[in-house]
Amino acid sequence: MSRLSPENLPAGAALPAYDRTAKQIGIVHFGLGAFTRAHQAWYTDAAMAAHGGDWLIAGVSLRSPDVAQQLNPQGGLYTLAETSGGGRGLRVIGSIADVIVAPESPARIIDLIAAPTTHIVTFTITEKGYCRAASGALDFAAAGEGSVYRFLRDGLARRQAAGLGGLTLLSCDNLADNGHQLRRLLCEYLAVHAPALGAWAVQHCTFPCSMVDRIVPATTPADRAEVEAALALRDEGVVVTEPFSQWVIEDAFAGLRPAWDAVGAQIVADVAPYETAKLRMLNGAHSALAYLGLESGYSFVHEAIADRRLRALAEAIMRQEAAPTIHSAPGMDLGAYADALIARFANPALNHRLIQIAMDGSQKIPQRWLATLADNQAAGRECPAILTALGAWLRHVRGDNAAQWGKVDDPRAAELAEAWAQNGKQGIVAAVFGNGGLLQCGWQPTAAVPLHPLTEGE
Ligand code: CS2
Repeated sequence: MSRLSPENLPAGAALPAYDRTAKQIGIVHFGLGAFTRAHQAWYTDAAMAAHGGDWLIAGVSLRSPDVAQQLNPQGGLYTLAETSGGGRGLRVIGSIADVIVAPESPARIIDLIAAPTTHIVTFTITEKGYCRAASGALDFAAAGEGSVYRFLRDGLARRQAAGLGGLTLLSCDNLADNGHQLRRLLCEYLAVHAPALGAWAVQHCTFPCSMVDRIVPATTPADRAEVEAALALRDEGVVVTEPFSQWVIEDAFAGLRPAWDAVGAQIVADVAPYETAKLRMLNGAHSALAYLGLESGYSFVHEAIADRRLRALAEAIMRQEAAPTIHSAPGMDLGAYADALIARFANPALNHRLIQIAMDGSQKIPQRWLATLADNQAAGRECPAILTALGAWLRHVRGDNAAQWGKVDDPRAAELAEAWAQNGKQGIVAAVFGNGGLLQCGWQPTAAVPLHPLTEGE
C-alpha cells in the first residue's frame, strides 16, 4: 500500500485548501503529540485555508523520534479522523511543515526560534514538561539541557542579540494559569542560566494563558487500518478525535498571529473562568473515572460513565464540588457544561482508554482535585466524591492495578511507592499532601475530612 504524501493525496478525505509549498514556518511547537495534531494544527490549517498567512508549524519532539518517523516521510501530512456514533469524517491536515527530534538537531530548533519569520512558540509538553518541584518552583535538576527552557534561552538570546522582536510563548497544557506559570518558571531558569536575558524576555515576549479542549485517544493499529481501508493509502500519522473542540486564548500576543479566532478559537481578556471550569470539571471527572473505572475492571471512558455509581460520582465532582468553586464568565452555564461533558464522555466510538488518563497523576491531580478541595475547605464544605477518587488514586499508585495494567506510569512513582511503604494507610495522605509533602496545594487533610476510602479493601 503506498503512503500518504504531498505527491500522493487521497480522494476520500478533505485536503488542505492552500498552497503549502508557498508558505513559511511561523510557529515552533514543542511536544507534537496526538493532541496538538487534533487541536492547534487543525485550527491553524483552517485559519490558513480561510485567511492565508505564513503559519506552518515546525514541530519539536523533545525525546522520542516516533512522531518524526510517522510524519516526515509524509511531508508532515496526516489524517484527522473525527469520530462519533454517526461515523468518521476524514481530513488531511497540512499545517505541519516537519518534525524535529530535539536530541538529533538541537541547533535547528534554536535557529527556528531565532528566525525573524517565527512569531509564536507553542507548548503541549504535558504537566511534567514544566519541571516543577512540589513547591511549584522550578526543579533545576529536571530542567536540564533537554528541557524547553534551554531551547528558549538559546533562541531568545539570539533574537535579543540580533535586535529582533520578542515572541508569543503560548502554553497549551492543562495547568492552572498556564501562561503565567510558564513566564515565572522561565524567569527562574534565566535568572540562573542567562541573567542578562530575563528582563528582555519579560519585556519583549508575552505569555498568554489558554484553555485547550479536545478529547484525543492514543491512535491504535486498528484506527490506522480503518483509515487505510477508507483512503486506499497508508498513513502512519493518523489521529482520532471527537467532533467537539474548544480553544480559549488570552488576548496577549507579542506580534502577528493566525486568524484562529475566525475559525472558532475564542480570544478573550481573561481565560481563568474557562480554564478553571475545564480543569476542575472535565479533567477532574476524567481522572476520577480513570482510577475508579480501572479498579472496577473497565478499559474505556464510555464504559465507566455508563456505570451508574461512577456516573453519579463524576456528576457529584462536577456539579456539587467543582462548580461552586468556579467564578463563571458571563454567559457560562456550568450545569449545561456538565451535561455536555457527560455526553462527550459517553461517545461510544472514541475508545478513550482510562489507563491513558491515569498516567502522571501526581502532575495532574493538584489542578484537577486539590484546588477544588482547598477552595471548598476554605468555604467549610466537604468533598466526599473527590475524596473517594483520591482513595482510588492512592490505591493505584500503591500498585493495586499493576497486575492488569502494568507498572504505575508517573514521574514520581518511586517516591509515591516509598511513601506507601513508609507510612501505609492514612499516613500516605500527610506524606503526599501535607506541607513539605510530594504535592502541595493549600488543602489540609485534617481529621475533619473523612478518608474512609483508604481503608476499603485493605
Ligand atoms: C485527559 C485529557 O489524559 C488526560 O488526563 O483528562 O487529556 C483530556 O482528554 C483533555 O484535556 C480534553 O481536552
